Amino acid sequence: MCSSLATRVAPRRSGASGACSRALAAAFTMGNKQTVFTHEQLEAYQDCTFFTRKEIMRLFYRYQDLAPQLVPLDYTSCPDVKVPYELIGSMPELKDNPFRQRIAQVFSDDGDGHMTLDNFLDMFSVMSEMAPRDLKAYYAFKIYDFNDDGYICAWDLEQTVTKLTRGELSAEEVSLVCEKVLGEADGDHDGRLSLEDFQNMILRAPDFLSTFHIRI
Ligand SMILES: [Ca+2]
Ligand SMILES: [Ca+2]
Repeated sequence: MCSSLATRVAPRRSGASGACSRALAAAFTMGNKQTVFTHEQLEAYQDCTFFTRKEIMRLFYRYQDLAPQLVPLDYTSCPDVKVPYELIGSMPELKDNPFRQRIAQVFSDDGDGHMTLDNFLDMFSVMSEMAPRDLKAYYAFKIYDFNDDGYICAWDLEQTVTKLTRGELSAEEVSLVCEKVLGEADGDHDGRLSLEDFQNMILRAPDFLSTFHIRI
């Protein structure tokens, strides 16, 4: 009753005819579509992100669409491809985000904002509504740590507050806000925020995570 194709695709399903026709239908659907990922690759992406298979495919096509001449439709042999920051940063989800360049830098392998597909999926995963607050806080900390020294110093904080308020505060007002934030959040009084200081601060000032939500 099962065709040899269906048996090959689903070798464990040797029982009811319903299972066979489902396997056959799946085989035909697969046959009609370009194979982008192997089964293992898709499983791995599901394990490493907060996305379903369908969302991963949708994001892949978004990525591919940014640079169709650069990004192949077959990823089964893990091509070494990066999409330039200029294209990533112009996506509707990012183009109005004052931190878009920092975000892309933090999620890119070399810190230059140019992204592999893995980087791209990671970024969207962390920024998705499914990502827990602690994970977002971890990446927000890295993004606000402009000089990558593992701390948010007064200068980092000034850049952050200026961007968060989209330039609507005067320099004086920014300084005041930063002083207040440092005064409240700098638990060990070393004049800068460690990741731990920052995590405590997020509890009181959740606005610091507000630019890290993207609906895909
Ligand atoms: Ca820093
Ligand atoms: Ca501190």
